[in-house]
Amino acid sequence: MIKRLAVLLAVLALVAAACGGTSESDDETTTTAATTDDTTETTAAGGGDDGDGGGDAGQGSEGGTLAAVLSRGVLKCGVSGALPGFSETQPDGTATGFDADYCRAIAAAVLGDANAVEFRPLTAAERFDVLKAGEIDVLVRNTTYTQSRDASGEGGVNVDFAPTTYFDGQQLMGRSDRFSADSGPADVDGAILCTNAGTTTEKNITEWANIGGATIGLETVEQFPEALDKFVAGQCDLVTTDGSGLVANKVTKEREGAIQPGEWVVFPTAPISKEPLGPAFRQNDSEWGDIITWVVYATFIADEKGVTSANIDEMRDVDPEASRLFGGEGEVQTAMGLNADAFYQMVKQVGNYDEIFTANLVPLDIVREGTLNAPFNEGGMIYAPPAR
Ligand SMILES: N[C@@H](CCC(=O)N[C@@H](CS)C(=O)NCC(=O)O)C(=O)O
Repeated sequence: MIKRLAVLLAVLALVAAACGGTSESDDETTTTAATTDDTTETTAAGGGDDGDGGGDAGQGSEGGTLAAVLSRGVLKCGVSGALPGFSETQPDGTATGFDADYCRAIAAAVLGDANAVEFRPLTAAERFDVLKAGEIDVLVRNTTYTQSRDASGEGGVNVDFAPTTYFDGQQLMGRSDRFSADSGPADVDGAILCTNAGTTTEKNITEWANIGGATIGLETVEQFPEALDKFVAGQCDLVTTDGSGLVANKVTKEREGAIQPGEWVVFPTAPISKEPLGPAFRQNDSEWGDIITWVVYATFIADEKGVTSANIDEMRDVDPEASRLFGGEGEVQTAMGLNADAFYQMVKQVGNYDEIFTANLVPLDIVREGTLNAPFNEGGMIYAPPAR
């Protein structure tokens, strides 16, 4: 117990130093499972549970988010803003990327206008507090669905999740003159690793190193780009986060000419964790949760049927399920508080799952084929229940 406490203090000291911007304290520290993620997430528990759904609906209260969004006419969507391919803030404040397009899909379904989105860039550490305080309507920020984030009791983060939109897994990235695709804990022993705070990443790497018998120094910063800067500057030997984020950053740097192709390597080939990423919303708001859930499913079903933004006018009645989903006879959208044509607008204005994936991730060499993000009938996990 005393040893655990001592190690915890050492880790916290290192984290504090890292957040303060100094890298002088890069002395080796044996990591433990205790990280800032716990602290950040649990202190906020109950932050959004102060209302009864009346009054300023959706502003820090449980329930009523749909009414709040409809009366405001704009969806407030929390994103990263600093992650190529998923959400990158543009000079005009808008965001591009896979997650940003899911914000647009929700706005198109709920408000009939994919552009009616106010993007709110958030760090990993602050994202759940901001959601629970009612400052955003939904969080679409490469966020991993975990049991503790779902849990509503003591120690739980107390949010709810929509279906996974991207099945990811954590990896590490280093220079290829020192590491390879087959590198494992033994190769990482003694290395300094950098990542951003308030993430599953910190916990996974600690466990992986402990199990593999490696001693690592873990340095956490506020945003992942800072970790990458430190890696470039040689202040960390490795960076670690969701594999998609590593590949996206590596390919972006290669395209910019900042590094040579193959100069950095992502490993190990089999990720060290499961990172199912998807939208999160406030607990106890079933009406809103159902909408976010079915926005995701509708992008899957449109993909399954080959209904795209380009062909939806010809394909909307391709079969009875498509007819229902896009607003025809037997539709269920009005029973969810939406317009009958909500998902027609969504696909027409934003696209189906494959279009969103292809537009944002394929350019960064992230593909669906052979991965969990392939359709269920091609060996993947992208599957929706029936629309009826
Ligand atoms: N999926 C993990 C990690 C999320 C995360 O913060 N990922 C990094 C790297 S992919 C990121 O979003 N970086 C952009 C930023 O820091 O704004 C979680 O939910 O805790």
